[in-house]
Amino acid sequence: MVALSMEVQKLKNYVDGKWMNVNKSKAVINPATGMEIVQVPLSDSDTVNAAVRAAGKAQKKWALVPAPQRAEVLYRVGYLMKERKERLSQLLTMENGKVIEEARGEVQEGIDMAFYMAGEGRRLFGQTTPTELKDKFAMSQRSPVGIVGIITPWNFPIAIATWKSFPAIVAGNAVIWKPATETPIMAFELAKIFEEAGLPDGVMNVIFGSGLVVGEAMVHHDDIRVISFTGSNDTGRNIASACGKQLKKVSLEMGGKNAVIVMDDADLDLAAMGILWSAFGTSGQRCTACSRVIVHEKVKQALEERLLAAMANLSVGNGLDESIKIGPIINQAAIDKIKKYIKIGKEEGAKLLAGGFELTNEHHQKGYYFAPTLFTDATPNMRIAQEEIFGPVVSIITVNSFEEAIEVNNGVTYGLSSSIFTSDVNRVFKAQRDLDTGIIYVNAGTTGAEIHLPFGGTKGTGNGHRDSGVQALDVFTEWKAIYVDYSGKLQRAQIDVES
Ligand code: UN1
Repeated sequence: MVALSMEVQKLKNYVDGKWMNVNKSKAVINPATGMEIVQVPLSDSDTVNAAVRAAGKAQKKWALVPAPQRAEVLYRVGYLMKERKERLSQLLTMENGKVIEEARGEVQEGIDMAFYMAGEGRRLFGQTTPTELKDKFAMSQRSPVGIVGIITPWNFPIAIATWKSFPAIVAGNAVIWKPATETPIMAFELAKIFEEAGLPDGVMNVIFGSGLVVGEAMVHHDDIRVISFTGSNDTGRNIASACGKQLKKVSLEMGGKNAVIVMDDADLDLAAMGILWSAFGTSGQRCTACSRVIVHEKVKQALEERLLAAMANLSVGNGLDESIKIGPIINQAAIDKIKKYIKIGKEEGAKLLAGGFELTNEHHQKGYYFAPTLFTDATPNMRIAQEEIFGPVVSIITVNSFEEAIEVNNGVTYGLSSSIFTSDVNRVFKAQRDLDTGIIYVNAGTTGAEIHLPFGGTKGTGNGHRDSGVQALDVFTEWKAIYVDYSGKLQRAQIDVES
């Protein structure tokens, strides 16, 4: 296990290639034990201003470094992450609570993103296009936007940061990054890796602090031309309206109410496993977590039996213990929110089949734990079937047809991920056309996106942009259209065209 020094370490900001102390700080708690693990700085807006000045200077030079050389730094970042995978994973489990196997998976997602985006350094494809006129050449190419701000959540503290920062860096931008204060260790470790990998000073700046101070300052700074945010719906909407007024580009990813559809021709054992993994993995604290099961009435009972049997084997506890399947919830406020929805679900008339309570016995020490919870007989418009709970709570809704299943799936304000279990190939193709989410799985649960595909959703999940995949470059670049006239004479577009 990674040894954290006995004395609680105070993390530092990383600005312009220097490690900077801040006067104010607060405790970061390991959600599995309730114990303080580090102190996270609470920075002010002056730090943001200083970082933006440094980033501005650094970006001008960075943009002139040929992209394959920019990519070299990302390759080194990837190899350093790989070397430190176990250390990073254990620290991730300590600060976030996710079980060690999932922590290793998340770090791997970051490593994959490093190598994938490093490869983009030799692509960053533009286009050539015919022109209307003779002896003229037209092309479009990506250019960096300048300084970009990224604001990342606690539930995937390293993977989501890589989805945003690596494409920004390879495209020639400088980054100001505000990680969540609940999980600052991954950001601190990644900043050290950037430094060791030889990223020039000022290209990546990590500022710890609250959304209301550091986040606000970033969103309102004139020189930060893009904000890429993953987090809560309310915060995302506030950021969007502030950015809208400033004509600042903003990319938002704000959660989901993801469903697994189980049709009457599905492999029910497989479906139960898929539901279990996507609903209770990461204790349900994923944007992509399954929180609704839409089941055909003919197989409802058989599915419930399988789910209950499998749920009985889920061990809940400290995720550093390899035998534990479900880790803690991030903090007491999150537990309270989950408890509120259990009460709402009962009042709405859904039937509680399993769980529904906080786990507080001695074995669970002072951490924050909640029992995996299954409601059934939920109806599509209940609040537990509409609102994001962000915990290990799933509600079963019964339908009578494929068409009804699609309608129920689409009948929420979110649109991130959906899944269907069926053995009918026609239903597979209809489902991929008709499900209205940004991510669709067939015969697999709602989680498990890979980094080289676009990640994001429709409707209330976001605002049309995508993280990861080559599409992420659209957030961090501007398109330039370039016309080269080699005719040696004035050729007027639309006018001097031979008919
Ligand atoms: C998130 O919950 O915001 O697809 C990210 C998945 C992971 C990423 C989740 N690869 O579940």
